[in-house]
Amino acid sequence: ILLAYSYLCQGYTQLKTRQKMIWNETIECMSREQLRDLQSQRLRKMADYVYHNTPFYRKKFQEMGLEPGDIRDIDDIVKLPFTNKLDLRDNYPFGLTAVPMSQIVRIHASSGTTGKPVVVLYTRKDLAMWTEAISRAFTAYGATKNDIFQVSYGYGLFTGGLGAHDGATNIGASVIPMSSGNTQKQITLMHDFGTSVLCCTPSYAMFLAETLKDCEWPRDEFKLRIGAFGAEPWTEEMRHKLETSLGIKAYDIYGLSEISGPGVGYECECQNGTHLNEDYFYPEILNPETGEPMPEGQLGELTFTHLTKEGMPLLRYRTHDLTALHYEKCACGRTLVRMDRILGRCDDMLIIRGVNVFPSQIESVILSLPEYEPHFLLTVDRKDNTDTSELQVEVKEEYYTDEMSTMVGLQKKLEAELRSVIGLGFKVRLVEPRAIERSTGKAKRVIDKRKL
Ligand code: DLL
Repeated sequence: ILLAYSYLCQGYTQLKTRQKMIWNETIECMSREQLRDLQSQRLRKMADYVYHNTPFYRKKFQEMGLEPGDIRDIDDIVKLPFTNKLDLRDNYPFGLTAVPMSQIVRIHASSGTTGKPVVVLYTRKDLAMWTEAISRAFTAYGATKNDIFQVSYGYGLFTGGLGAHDGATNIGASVIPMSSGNTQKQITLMHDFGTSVLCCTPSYAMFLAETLKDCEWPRDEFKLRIGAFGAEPWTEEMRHKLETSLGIKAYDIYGLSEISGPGVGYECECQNGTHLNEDYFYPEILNPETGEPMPEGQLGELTFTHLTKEGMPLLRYRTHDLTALHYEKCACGRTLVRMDRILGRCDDMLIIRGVNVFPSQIESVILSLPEYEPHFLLTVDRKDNTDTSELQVEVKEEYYTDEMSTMVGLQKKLEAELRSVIGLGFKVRLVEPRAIERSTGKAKRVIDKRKL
């Protein structure tokens, strides 16, 4: 009898611990059938909503001969039109809004190829939904109101800082709104304030880990125990390195501005895939070439449909992120689909130290200045787990000289312009005219040596 009682107690304790690590058990552990019903009901409503509130979608529906009533359940999603970054740019800045601007309470943006940013709009309800999504993530990592979060994602137009901030506040934790950079101060406050959860990109976490190793305080004076790392691709090897060097558990957090920001997906304690918040964002995996749905478990392009968004809903938004989905229930108890690590992107966007960079942005900066030829070669690498970039740029004949100080001046000028427009420090190496190999077909402008 005693043995049975002790087993019961053990089971009860395990259940309670598990429940503590699930923010919204009703949704996160809902049966797949119930979830499907919820998704179907929300998709029907969404088709009707966008048709009646966004001229962009009404036009698309009409062109396809589609009526909102044709969407009866979630399987009908394949009838809906795709959207992509270009649609957002073409409708810059507020053309895709489904509500009057008086209902928009937040505007975020991410950089893009044309120089015009991609704009994302949120109503109060959208912010609440996003905050709920991130609260689920942080709770899954085992964070509670007793934690102190250091949010070292950039605050501003980028969704990382404010997104993590709101999620941490919502679970009742204390938040240090650090933003990125200022590395020595990051370490000092981490020590003095007793930071227990660190939110930043994995590459910045690595930089912090190195700085921490050389700092004046021993590791046992730090309370750090959890890392919420994302915004750029990272590997299992990197996770291992971060976990051992920082002495923490490192969890993945996935998201993109267009869909809300961080918290579209998150890992649980099983670290066996990234759970997607499917009740808000319906995921599909498509063949990137044909747009046809791929069988479960196969690699393809991740595509999302907003099921509840009010401000700027997107239907079948092509993320260009390559991954696969798995639907069997997770050992943590969650039924939400699990996504593999993002393998990469099917377009040419690079992510360097967490910043999105398009080669055409570099070209546009180079061409805006008179001294350089439009010929460049970007080499991206990863040294000591931090991204490095060297940009070779040709100088025009009339500006090219053997005089060192003039050339250094030119180099600094271009570096400053790149930093101001793209928001990233490139190491520029100026080369003489015609030094960069010409191509007769597509020019190869990027050599990415990182092993991601
Ligand atoms: O990076 C949102 C975010 C902030 C996510 C903080 C996680 C943490 P964007 O700047 O719009 O938004 O970039 C989105 O970054 O399409 C992926 O290619 C990549 N990405 C984001 N999270 C991950 C991740 C934010 N965990 C783009 N793993 C996405 C791999 C990621 N890639």
